[in-house]
Amino acid sequence: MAAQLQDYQRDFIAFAIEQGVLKFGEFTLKSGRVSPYFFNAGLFRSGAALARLGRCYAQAIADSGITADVLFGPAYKGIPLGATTAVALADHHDRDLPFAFNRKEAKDHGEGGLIVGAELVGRILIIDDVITAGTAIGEVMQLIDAAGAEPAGVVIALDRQERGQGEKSAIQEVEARYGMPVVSIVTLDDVLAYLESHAGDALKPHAEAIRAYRERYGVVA
Ligand code: OMP
Repeated sequence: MAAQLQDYQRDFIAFAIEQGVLKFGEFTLKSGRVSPYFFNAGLFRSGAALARLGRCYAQAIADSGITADVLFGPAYKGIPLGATTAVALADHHDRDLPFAFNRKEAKDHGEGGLIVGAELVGRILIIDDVITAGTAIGEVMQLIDAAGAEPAGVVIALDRQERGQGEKSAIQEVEARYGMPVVSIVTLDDVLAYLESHAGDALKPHAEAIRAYRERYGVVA
C-alpha cells in the first residue's frame, strides 16, 4: 500500500530534491551497498534551508510524542541538525530544551572534554541524518552511557528501511538493542510514494531502481 504523505513530509522531500540533498544515481554507501539514491544532509547549507529543516525535525518530534531533557547532535553532521531543531522547538512548539554536541577528539586544554553545550543528564534525544545499517548510532550510545544519561530516542531525516545485521530493519535493531524509539521525518516508502504520485516525469523512472534496491536490501513490511 502506498504511504500516506502528510503535507510537511511531501514538502520536505520536494525541498530535499530541490536543494540537491536527495539525489538519484549510483552511490556506494558506508555499508558497501550500492544504492540508487543518496541523502546528503550536509547540503542543507543556507540559513533559510537550515531553518526549514529544523521545523521539519521539530514537527516529527511533536508528532512522535517523545519527551526528552536534552537534545544531542552527534559530530559532525548532527551538530547543525540538532542546533536548528532546538531553535525550531523553542520558536514553534514552545519547548526550550538544552542542546549538546560532541567533539570527535577530546580537547586537553581550555574547557576540555568531549561534550560541548548542555550537560548530558536525564533523557537524551539524538538528532541525526540517516540510519542505514546502524553503525554510527552505536558510537553515540557509548557517549550517552559514559555520561550516565539515558536515551529518549533518535530522530532522523530519512529512514532508508534497510536490513541491519539480520532480517529486521537496522532501525528495528537499534530500537530493540537500546530500548528507545527511532522516528524519521520521512521513510523510503514516503520517497517512493512521492516519486510515483507527485514528482515530474524526469524523476519517475528512479522509482523503478529504488524498488529493485528495496527488494535486495529492504525489510519485508
Ligand atoms: P550507518 O552507520 O550504516 O547507519 O549509516 C549512517 C551514515 O551513512 C550516515 O550518518 C551518513 O554518514 C551515511 N549515509 C548518508 O548520509 N546518506 C545516505 O543516504 C546513506 C548513507 C550511508 O552511507 O549509508
